[in-house]
Amino acid sequence: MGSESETAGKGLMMTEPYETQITRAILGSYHAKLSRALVGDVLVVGAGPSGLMAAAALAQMGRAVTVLEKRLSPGGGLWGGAMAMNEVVVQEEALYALNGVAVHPRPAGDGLYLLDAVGLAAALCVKALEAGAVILNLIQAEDLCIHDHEVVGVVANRTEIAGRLPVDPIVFRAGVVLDATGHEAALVQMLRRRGLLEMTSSGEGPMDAVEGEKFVVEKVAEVYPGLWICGMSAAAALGGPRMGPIFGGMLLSGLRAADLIDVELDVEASLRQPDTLSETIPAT
Ligand code: 48H
Repeated sequence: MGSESETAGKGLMMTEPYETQITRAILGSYHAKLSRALVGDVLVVGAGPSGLMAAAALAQMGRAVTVLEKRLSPGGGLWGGAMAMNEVVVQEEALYALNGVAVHPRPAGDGLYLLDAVGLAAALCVKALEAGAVILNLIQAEDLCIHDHEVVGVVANRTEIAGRLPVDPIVFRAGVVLDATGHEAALVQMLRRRGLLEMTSSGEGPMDAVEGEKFVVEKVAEVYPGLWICGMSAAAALGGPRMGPIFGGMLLSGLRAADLIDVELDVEASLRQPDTLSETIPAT
């Protein structure tokens, strides 16, 4: 394949080496993506099933969504299935969450369905990307940006740098930040460590699959102005039971977070609207 692009060097028009063209294409595209991701409506931290589901739904609603994932592979706890047997279970009541997600649930009896864990992780990534979310992997949230007692963004660094090398981070800003970091509840812990959030729970409870699945859906909440929790992060932050390798609750938790956050963003936008009535009617 011949090189098309040319650059001026030492007064001559030179053909740019093929390898340089490849690198330049990536640089331009990645930095445009990073720039787009820097400020948005919703910043989802953690690309597990709950975070990806929330990101896909919010992006479909027209919100500008960025997902930060500290690992190389988005998908969180999905890849390993159960004890590294890469199959997961979703209950019938949650199947609607998979509409438009390229997976093929197989009945396993008693209202349970089986899915290939790798297939589900990959399909959720595709769903979020196709809806318009930006997913940035290998970026770790290491702190929160808080102005006037409200979370307005996340302080982040390259995973291999965060906490290891003396390199300053960058900040991603958003109207809402969603802690979808799973068992770690990483953003909630950042607030707790500073004494900014008081919670009586001492972490997630022992396994109860039925109650755990209900808990992560019901307890989606804004736990501090600007900071929401969903998925296993809600169980870890608020002391809910764990549930093992059943994933319907994670999908529904992400969907519920998306619905509630969408409403919240509408409310915030309406509060920012100028009062048109008082502007058009002259004061007497
Ligand atoms: C960027 C981060 C950071 C950080 C963590 O663990 P996840 O899959 O989370 P959920 O809640 O979507 O799903 C939970 C499910 O996978 C699970 O663990 C279940 C059902 N357990 C039941 C049981 O009994 O054990 O994904 C969280 C993601 C991961 O990919 C992390 O790498 C990522 O968040 N993450 N990303 N910055 N500081 N901390």
